[in-house]
Amino acid sequence: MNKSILSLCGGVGGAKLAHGLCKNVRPEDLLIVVNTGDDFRHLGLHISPDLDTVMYTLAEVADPERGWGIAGETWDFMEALAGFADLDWFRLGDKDLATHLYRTRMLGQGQGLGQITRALCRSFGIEHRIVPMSDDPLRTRIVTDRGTLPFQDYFVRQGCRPGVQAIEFDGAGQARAHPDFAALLNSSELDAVILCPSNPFLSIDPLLSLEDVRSSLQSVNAPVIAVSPIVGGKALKGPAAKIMEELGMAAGNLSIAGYYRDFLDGLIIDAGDEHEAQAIGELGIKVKAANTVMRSVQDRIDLAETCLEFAASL
Ligand code: FO1
Repeated sequence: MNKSILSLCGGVGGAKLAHGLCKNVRPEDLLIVVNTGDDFRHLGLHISPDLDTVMYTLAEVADPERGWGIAGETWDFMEALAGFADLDWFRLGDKDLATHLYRTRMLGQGQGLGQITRALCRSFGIEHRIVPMSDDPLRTRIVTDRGTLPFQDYFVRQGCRPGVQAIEFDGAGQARAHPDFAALLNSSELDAVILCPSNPFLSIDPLLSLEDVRSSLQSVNAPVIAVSPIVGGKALKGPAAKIMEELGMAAGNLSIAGYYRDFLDGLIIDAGDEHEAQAIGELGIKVKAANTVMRSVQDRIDLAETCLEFAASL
């Protein structure tokens, strides 16, 4: 299929669909834009967790159980570090460390995150294009009942336990969309925008908070579709459903549709949630029910194919 497809994604769930898209779409016809709101400086290193999750997944080296990091990883560095101080709450595997070290070094030499990502992808043999949502810093902060926390403090150190009251994107006013992202979003060649089944608040909102992205999605001629990250009222992974309830929304596909309704043309929901289709349709959003639980690589390929066909039908 020769199409210009723009895919927006966060970490684990998004990476799986991005992998399926790569199996269906030629490298020159797909741009995968990844959330960098989770990025942070840790142990002197610049960590870009979602970029790495997408990169490792596409390179087929991601750890299948955790979803993040590299399969068959060793943890000698972390174990040695834990002997000195309580610094092992964010686990960096020995192989994964090389990625962070290289990225940090290149940033220090003045290269942009996009340029470094391209070099890393080349080393991992990835032909498809992955870009960070921005070369500029934008950091997600979570306002909780235990205070305002940097993203990884909330997510990993505190295991998403604090109650979420609001989410902030530090730097959103200054950060510009990556040039390839902005160019494709405003191109007449664009055939479809696919929002992967990522957390709308933590993974997709940072992209939408970049200048002109939301308004471009509202005015774009190409269909904009999303795959809901909610199945049976629960998130397959991560705190999406918990956050929805904490923010006063019902944890369901209708809330996802309502959240994106200002730009969304179609929503793919899980086949088991088909009873929600009518209510979503009443928002003026087309619905497709399909298997959205990606247990195997074939599931990723099938869901990607469904996305492409659904978008083409709108
Ligand atoms: N997630 C965890 O739950 N615990 C960790 O120790 C952890 C380490 C880690 C290291 C590198 C990396 O690329 C990702 C890592 N993640 C870890 C995942 C990450 O925190 C989140 O999944 C994302 O930021 C949310 O998409």
